[in-house]
Amino acid sequence: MRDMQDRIIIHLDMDAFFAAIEERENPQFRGKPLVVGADPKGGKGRGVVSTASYEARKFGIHSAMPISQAYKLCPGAVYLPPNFELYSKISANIMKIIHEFSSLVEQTSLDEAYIDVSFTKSYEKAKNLAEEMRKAIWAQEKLTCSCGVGCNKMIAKIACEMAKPNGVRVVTKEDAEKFMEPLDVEKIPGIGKKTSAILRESEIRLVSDLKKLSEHDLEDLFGVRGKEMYGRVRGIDEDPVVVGREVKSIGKEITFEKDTRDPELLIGTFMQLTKVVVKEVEEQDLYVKTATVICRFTGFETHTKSKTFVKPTRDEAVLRQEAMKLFLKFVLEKQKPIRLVGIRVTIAPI
Ligand code: TTP
Ligand code: MG
Repeated sequence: MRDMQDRIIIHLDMDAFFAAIEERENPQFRGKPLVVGADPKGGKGRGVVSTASYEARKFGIHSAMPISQAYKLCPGAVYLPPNFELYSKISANIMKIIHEFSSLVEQTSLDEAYIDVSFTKSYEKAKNLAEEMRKAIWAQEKLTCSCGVGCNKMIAKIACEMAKPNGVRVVTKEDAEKFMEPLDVEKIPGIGKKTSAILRESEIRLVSDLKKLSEHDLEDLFGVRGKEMYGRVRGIDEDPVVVGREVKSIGKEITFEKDTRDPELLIGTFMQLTKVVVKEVEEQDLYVKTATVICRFTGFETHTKSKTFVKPTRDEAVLRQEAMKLFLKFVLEKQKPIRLVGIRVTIAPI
């Protein structure tokens, strides 16, 4: 199998992004274990960890862990609520710095981007460029990040993970295939928990195990995805860096302290969430294609309802009204107490 023409890609990802910003803003917390997320309320809090500083990670705390569990692991950590407005402002500053080095930038989340630097034509020059970017981000924002340099997005991303925190790792095209072999199959984009569980049943855990399957086997097992997998297992990933793919959706959700049917609390919270999301849409100069309302009831039963706008909109009144209609349908249809409410909007392509 042949890879696309030679490319060199950098994957840049900020280190402990939300936590690092909080440390920067509050120097008195520097060096202490710090957790950004829901209020732990002395161990009784609901909700999850957004992120933990590397100091807090030593206690086993990580993103998406229930905040109550984090509190058990380290009650002495500093716990802070997220300040999304600040983080998205800093994210925009960082993306601007990156754009000064290359215009071929694909932002994939608030704190990460792929940069196509094929124009450097050498891994050494690409590495220097990555170091320059890291220096510029440090100089202007006093935040550290890590970079992976590779022949495609998959290799660059995995290399970046290995370089963390505050490092750079280069994997050349020549080394890509060997680099993949000892890794867990879940490192391959497109292989999540479900697929890896299927593979584990056949004793396939590492990329080197998966390599024993033929292209035909993989296609039989996973269809078109299997064909792609065959390449990825061999260090090949053709996914291009797509400029301007940055924002696909914006969402917010809240888990209640206690499952509730209190109409004031439910509607008040939902309106508040909608307001935050609509504000972000406006600030980022976007248009909404679909609005989805999420409701989780007692017993973790989660449902969604969506509305697609024939003509994408950013009209606050329209968005609020449509979202509220969906939400009220939920409240009226099901009599069960509600544990979590959320709203997510997908952005119309420009
Ligand atoms: P990540 O880049 O995954 O994590 P990180 O920057 O905190 O740490 P590192 O990259 O050094 O491992 O996510 C970026 C930010 O996104 C993170 O600071 C907080 C937020 N986030 C959540 O809110 N919930 C999550 O489950 C994850 C993974 C991230
Ligand atoms: Mg990060």
